[in-house]
Amino acid sequence: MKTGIIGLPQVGKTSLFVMLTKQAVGNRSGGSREAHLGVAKVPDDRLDRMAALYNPRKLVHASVEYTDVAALSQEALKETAFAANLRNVDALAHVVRAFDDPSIAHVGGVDPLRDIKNIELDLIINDLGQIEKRLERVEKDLKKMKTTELEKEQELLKRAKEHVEKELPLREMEMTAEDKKRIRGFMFLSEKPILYVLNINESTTLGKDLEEAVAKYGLSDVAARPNTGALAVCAKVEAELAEMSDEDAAEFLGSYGLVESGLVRLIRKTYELLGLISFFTIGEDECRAWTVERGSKAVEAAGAIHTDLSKHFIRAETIHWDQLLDAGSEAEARARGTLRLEGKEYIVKDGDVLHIRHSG
Ligand SMILES: Nc1nc2c(ncn2[C@@H]2O[C@H](COP(=O)(O)OP(=O)(O)OP(=O)(O)O)[C@@H](O)[C@H]2O)c(=O)[nH]1
Ligand SMILES: [Mg+2]
Repeated sequence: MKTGIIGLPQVGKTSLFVMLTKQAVGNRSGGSREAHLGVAKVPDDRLDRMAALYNPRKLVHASVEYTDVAALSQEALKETAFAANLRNVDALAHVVRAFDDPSIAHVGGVDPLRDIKNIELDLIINDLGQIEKRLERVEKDLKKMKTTELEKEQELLKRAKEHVEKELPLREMEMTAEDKKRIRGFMFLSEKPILYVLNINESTTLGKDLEEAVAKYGLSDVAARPNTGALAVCAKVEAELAEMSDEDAAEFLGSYGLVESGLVRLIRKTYELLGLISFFTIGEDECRAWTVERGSKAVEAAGAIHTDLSKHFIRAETIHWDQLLDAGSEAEARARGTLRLEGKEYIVKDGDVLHIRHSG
């Protein structure tokens, strides 16, 4: 899974990238638009607690890739490399300035809704251009040879055009599952699920401020739209956290009245937005978290581990993570009946521990 970090100039995009990936970045020299690429470990307390029980040789968290691009604008989007970096992501994280700092320039005063509308419009205008290009090509191809697929594509593109001409993003267009697949192939920017990340001021009441920020800046309605989410972070505090040991970080968070870091909340929101869940494979060799779409069947989860496992799937020994911790061992869980056998069609739940029995 890959997320693109976008936003206006100097809003904290790179600060957020550093907090997520804990990766040092140099300055982009001379207006270079080269993207920073990095991987964030998905923090998961459930996995950590099971690992403490099993003491595995290897502990593997799920991971999310992030790309930090230069500030977004109509001009930037005209550059092929810049646009390409954004087209191939699964979701967008739009960093929105909500901190006041007179020393850091911004287009006018702090106004998250205005900034959101402006960036949204940039995405929509870019998509309109792409849609028109595609439509022209499809029309040409249709003159050469009529196929049902091309006709369906044309119909979808026409509908998409009408939609964006109303200045609405494609992520809010109603589509059949089939059309959704089709439109994904075009990699339109306003079609991608989006998470608005309000970057707010540091304060002594940060816990409360973070919780209230979405409503305070009038983002509640925006956040409730299809394929959209919003949350607040304080990049400044997170940057400090990123450099601390886990213990120090917990104490530091506590001093602000916080339980979780922005990193944990942001990744969780991204999972929610994309409809993703985690399941685990647990053993003395390796304890590992895997990511699948909500609603996946056991056989599909097996396929996420290895295609052979889905091909030769027999049964999945299944237990929810907290039941396993509670029992203290698989043997005890089996005796209690909390460890059970599920078939191919079983719908995997967030936090399930699976052991795939296979014939391969
Ligand atoms: N006061 C304050 N300053 C911040 C905060 N977050 C980022 N900054 C500062 O804002 C400036 C820009 O931060 P970056 O993370 O580089 O922003 P950016 O969006 O990547 O900027 P560009 O890539 O140049 O568009 C830096 O000087 C940061 O220290 C914040 O929460 N509060
Ligand atoms: Mg930057």
